[in-house]
Amino acid sequence: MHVRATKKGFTLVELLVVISIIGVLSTLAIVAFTRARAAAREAKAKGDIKQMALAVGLLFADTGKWPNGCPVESVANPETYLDTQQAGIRQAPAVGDQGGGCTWTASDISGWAGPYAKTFVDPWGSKYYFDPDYVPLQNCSGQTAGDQAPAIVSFGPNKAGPNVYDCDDLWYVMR
Ligand SMILES: [Ca+2]
Ligand SMILES: [Ca+2]
Repeated sequence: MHVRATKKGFTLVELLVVISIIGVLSTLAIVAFTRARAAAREAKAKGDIKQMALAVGLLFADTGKWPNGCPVESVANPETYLDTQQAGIRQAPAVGDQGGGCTWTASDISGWAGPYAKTFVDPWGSKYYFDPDYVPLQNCSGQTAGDQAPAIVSFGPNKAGPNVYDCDDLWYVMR
């Protein structure tokens, strides 16, 4: 009668193989998770920026001004974070000279019917920014910079800004 030896437990080598497989799998899982999270944040920022573009559109339909008090036809500096009162998206702006030939007048403000947006901070913790003369793909090696235009900008994952524009920015050109 043959008695077959039953194997009990794992050998050391088997354990080491299992441990290293678990290590590789968890590294892959972390990489996949990190990528998924980065993609989700980017998608969120793009959605927010589109909402903000609609908000800016409503602002100039109601007041005839950009978020910095500039007339629609002659947008110029100043640049501004979109959550400030004088941006006019969150709160009605106060009457005042914004500089650069841009002024909020009582007549502009009488048409204000906001708030026009709810989300002012991007997924990386920076506030959305309005730059009247943004240059897309500036400081972006290997890519041709776009034309200067009014834009809503997220400083992107590296949070560098304002005016430290680079390749990881997200933006929406308003014209
Ligand atoms: Ca600028
Ligand atoms: Ca950036």
